[in-house]
Amino acid sequence: MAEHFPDVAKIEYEGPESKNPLAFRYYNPEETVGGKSMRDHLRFSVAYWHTFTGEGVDPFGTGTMERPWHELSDPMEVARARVDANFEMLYKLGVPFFCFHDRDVAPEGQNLAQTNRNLDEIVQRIKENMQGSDVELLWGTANMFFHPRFMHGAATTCNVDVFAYAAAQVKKAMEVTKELGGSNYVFWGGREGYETLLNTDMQLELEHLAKFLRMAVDYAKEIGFEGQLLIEPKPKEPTKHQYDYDVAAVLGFLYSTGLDEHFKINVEANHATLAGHTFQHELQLARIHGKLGSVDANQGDELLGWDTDQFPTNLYYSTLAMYEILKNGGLGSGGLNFDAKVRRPSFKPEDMFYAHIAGMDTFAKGLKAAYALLSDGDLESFVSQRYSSFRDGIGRRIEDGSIGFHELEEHALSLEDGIENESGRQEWLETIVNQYILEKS
Ligand code: XUL
Ligand code: CO
Repeated sequence: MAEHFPDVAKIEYEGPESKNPLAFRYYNPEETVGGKSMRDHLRFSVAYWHTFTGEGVDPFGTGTMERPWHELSDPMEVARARVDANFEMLYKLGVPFFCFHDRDVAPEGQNLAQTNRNLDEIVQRIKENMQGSDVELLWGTANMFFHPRFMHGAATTCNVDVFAYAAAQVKKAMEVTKELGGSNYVFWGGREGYETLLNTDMQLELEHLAKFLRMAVDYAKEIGFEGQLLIEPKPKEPTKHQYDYDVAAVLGFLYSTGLDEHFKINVEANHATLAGHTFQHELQLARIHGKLGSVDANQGDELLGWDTDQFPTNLYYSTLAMYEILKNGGLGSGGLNFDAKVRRPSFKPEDMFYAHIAGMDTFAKGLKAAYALLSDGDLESFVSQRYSSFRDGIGRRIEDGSIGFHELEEHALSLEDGIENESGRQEWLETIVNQYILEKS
């Protein structure tokens, strides 16, 4: 098979002193951290849509990317070349997983039946490529936001034909995910939201979303798909308001519809910041509910209010993210999916490798800093001490649920002016985190 990236050899770990742009400085897949290899901790994944389908289009200009398949014109030929390029890249990066939307891998045909045939053909090619490799599918999903038919939404559309089309699309995408042994299936609410409440029956749309997801749960069961179902929150973009706004909104939706036992959450860094939260906040909220399923590892730009989907290079964020992931006991069947694209001027094929290397090194460093921070327990013991007044006396009784307002009032009256607080010591704690990133990773 012809090589798509002949100028890139297999990327090796060369250590922190290396000046080779096509080498890892910190990610060493075999190195163990707490008895587990970096490969198994981090479970990296390439996002097919950004890396193989993305062309660098933005609202002001056309694509800029230089890609080996551009010499081909037939859309199915292009699709085949992208599959092969995906596997070549995964091998060269040593990335064990990939993720895709149905429409990333195969073009739409004249009608749904033809579209499904296109998908089947490409899925066979993916399967063949997987057979001779260690690569696995982290998750599959359906793209129900690109085509104009989804202008009013998919599961939350006002048009029943579109609802049916979306159901057929998810049905097929689940079948394909199962066929490829996918570990998860993701629902990101592409256009599940609204532009204006003036034309929207929000109650009906949310009921439809719950019905749709219930049908998906039933269908997964029917075909024996045992992967984890995931919902990926995002507050806005493309619609003004997305129903799966953030982890809190998704949890509320899942608990109120009784769907909670079937779903976990795929937390994306840039979606967290768009919702006005830190990445760590969203990971932690999902974690404490036992719902942290997988991660879209990227970063936004603090000065821009949209989903820039940049490769993660911020060590502070990767450390705090890995801190949550380690506290979660790892990601289970989830992974760190680089839902990230190279910047429009980074148009050369090798930029895709530099970008993934940057993300992988950033998370490797974050893993080591977070592991040391967690095992030394500096933050844990501070936090535990901070709440120690709840461990005995009246505090213990609050925890036990054996006390009410009457006795608490009695306690408060007895205090007179005797309340003493301790410092929260934020700046000192930030110094500790910096120390771990700089010295212990
Ligand atoms: C969009 C986004 C999606 C999902 C999969 O912002 O993150 O690519 O990850 O549909
Ligand atoms: Co995403």
